[in-house]
Amino acid sequence: MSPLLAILCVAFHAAFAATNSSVEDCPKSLTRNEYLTAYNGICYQFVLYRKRDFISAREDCSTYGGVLALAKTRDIQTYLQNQITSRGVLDTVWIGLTDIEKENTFVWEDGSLLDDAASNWADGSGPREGAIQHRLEDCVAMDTNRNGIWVDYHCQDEFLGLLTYEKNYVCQYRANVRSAI
Ligand SMILES: [Ca+2]
Repeated sequence: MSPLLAILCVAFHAAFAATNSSVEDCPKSLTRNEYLTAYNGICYQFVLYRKRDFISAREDCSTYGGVLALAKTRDIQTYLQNQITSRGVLDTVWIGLTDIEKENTFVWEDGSLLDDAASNWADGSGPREGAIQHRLEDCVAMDTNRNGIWVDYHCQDEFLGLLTYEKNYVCQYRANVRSAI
């Protein structure tokens, strides 16, 4: 087999495996219902039926080994936006992006740095001058009422719950990619 053909075969198999993911491949512990989808080898759990602050949402996703959604590409951002709005939610929804550790350094929940080229900030959100926003607006939600643009908010309820920052959220889990052979 020529090297080019070999590469094409690998690419075909990768594409096949990626698009062939189904909720059947999602972790067994996840409830199969209208809020669970699979897309390109990732299972998404759209938690649109309850609201939590970011820290509690993150803990909830980790219960079954997941993380808040890593909306790293335009393709995934569009997918999440469409899935959420098709379920009738036009609101801010937590994704897995914060600058909790270091102000203005936004990091995905898998530890990777935000690629600025793929960012989707609303005006007035995201990295900005001065450190005054640290610990005030460190957690990111996509606003499905504004085509999914990102807004940063307080991460946790404060003052014994008098100020609440509870939102719907999306968890993601790795699907068991089926053999492409
Ligand atoms: Ca911040």
